[in-house]
Amino acid sequence: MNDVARPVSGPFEKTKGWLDWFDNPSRPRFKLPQGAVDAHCHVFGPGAEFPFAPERKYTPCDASKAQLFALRDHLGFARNVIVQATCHGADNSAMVDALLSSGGRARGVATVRRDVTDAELKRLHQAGVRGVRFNFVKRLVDFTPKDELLAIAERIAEHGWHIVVYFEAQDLPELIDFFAALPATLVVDHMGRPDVTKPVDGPEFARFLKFMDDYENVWCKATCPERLSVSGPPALNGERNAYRDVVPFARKVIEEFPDRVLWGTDWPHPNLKGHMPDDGLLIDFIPHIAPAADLQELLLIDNPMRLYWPEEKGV
Ligand code: 0GY
Repeated sequence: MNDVARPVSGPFEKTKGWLDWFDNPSRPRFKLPQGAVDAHCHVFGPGAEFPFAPERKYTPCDASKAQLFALRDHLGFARNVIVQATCHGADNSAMVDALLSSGGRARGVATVRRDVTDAELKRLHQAGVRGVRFNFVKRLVDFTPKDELLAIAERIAEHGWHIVVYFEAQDLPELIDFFAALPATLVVDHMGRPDVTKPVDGPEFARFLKFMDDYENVWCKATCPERLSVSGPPALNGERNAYRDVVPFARKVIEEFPDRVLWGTDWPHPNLKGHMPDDGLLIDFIPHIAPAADLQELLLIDNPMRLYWPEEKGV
């Protein structure tokens, strides 16, 4: 495990302690079904080519498209959905460059501002962007007024894009009315970040499940066990059943909404402290949350293909 914190200088002291991504991921024991999509991952920089945004709250390590595609092949994925991360602000150049280099095997989720031009939206669409991301996690972004987000939502709806939303579980109640007003499919990152020390059938997660139940246009990513887990990865004893405390949450959401869930690695795992996951081990988490082959097919192939490559036959 890489446990050396990246040296950080300048005004971005907050990033101190973020680990570099895992150098040498193990080969998963679980064989991904053919055509599986890693529906949540990022590229960072390289900073010398694609500078990070001045307003960023952390400075990541470089994580290039070549490294992402190598990981894709190592783990056995066929495709990626590359999500714009806050450290690149609304400059989507690194993500778009990765899409254009992917031979059609990557689609993207962008960040745009209200004043984005029609020509820019068209250019992003042609590159493979199919959604925008609204981030409400206070440690990651400055506040954006809701009327600005609504204006963006109205602009992108005409392209058939969806909206990825990232928020903390305790903030859902104040966001629900706003989410309900958005004229697009919504995809919630990381199951709305439940506190996994609370019961899976307790009021907090029930609120999230009810939200999904009430709004048929709401999907979610059953992702980031490494981010949500308190019990953490297994000790280095060869055991591969990691992040057990997250399993009941992910399993419940997948079983209740099998045709509205996605899964992704979240590579290169920005802002993690304490440990950096072995991405091979993350793949072995999948059969614990989606034990049946039909659930795995929906989670890893049918659902992401429907959202990101709907034009492909049989989707
Ligand atoms: C994630 C999670 C995080 C970071 C970002 O855009 C981002 O910077 O999403 C986080 O720090 O929780 O999904 O990558």
